[in-house]
Amino acid sequence: MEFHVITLFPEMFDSPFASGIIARAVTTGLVEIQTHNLREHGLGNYRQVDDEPYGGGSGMVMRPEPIAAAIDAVTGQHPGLWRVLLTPQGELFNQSAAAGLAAHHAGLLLVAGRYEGVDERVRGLVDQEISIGDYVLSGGELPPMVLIETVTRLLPGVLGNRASLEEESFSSGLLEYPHYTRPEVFRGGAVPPVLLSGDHEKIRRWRREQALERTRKRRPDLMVKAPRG
Ligand code: 4FV
Repeated sequence: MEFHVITLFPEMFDSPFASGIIARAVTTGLVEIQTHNLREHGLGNYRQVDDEPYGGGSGMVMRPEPIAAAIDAVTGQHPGLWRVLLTPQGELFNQSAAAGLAAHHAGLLLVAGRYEGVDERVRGLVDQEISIGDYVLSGGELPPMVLIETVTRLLPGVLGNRASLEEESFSSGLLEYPHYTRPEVFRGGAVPPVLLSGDHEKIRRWRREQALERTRKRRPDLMVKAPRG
């Protein structure tokens, strides 16, 4: 899968993907991550990409022309990319949204914002707007990184055993059950005996019950959506 990112800080994408699952996915060719510097599409001698907001107010707004030129340049080279603007006004990102993005085999074009945000007319140049959460970052580079990490894990061949994908939080619509490993007793805290029983059906039932109880307590909002049984 191809990930293309339009950003004013392409160097920020070097280190996050230099190790771990994503690095291996890149090395094995399952994933390709390309950054495109928006500054190259800036206006005039100073390659301007932002300007003052009409109607006044603090901060600067990203101009539509450089972003439009960058999107045209990338989609011209890589037709069929699904174009996503990362913005606090977008639909809230979650595991099922990630699964939806993973289905766009032609690849994703991710637009990273900066300053106070982008000119409203940029919204018409993309297919989807996504927010990674109800908080405001100073820079828009982390959101595309979150998307790339989350989507890459869902791609065939990236994770050793895909079984863990089925079990993990949110893929079943619930929070994950508690995990334990050695030692059996730690500072007086003992591993639940059921996990030492070897009775896999009993262990499966216990984990299901724990996931339900934990979700009820911590994220009742998820219970509404969670599949029964
Ligand atoms: C953001 C979010 C986010 C807003 C102004 C970057 C910042 C600056 N993007 N989900 N939350 N972006 O806070 O996606 O342009």
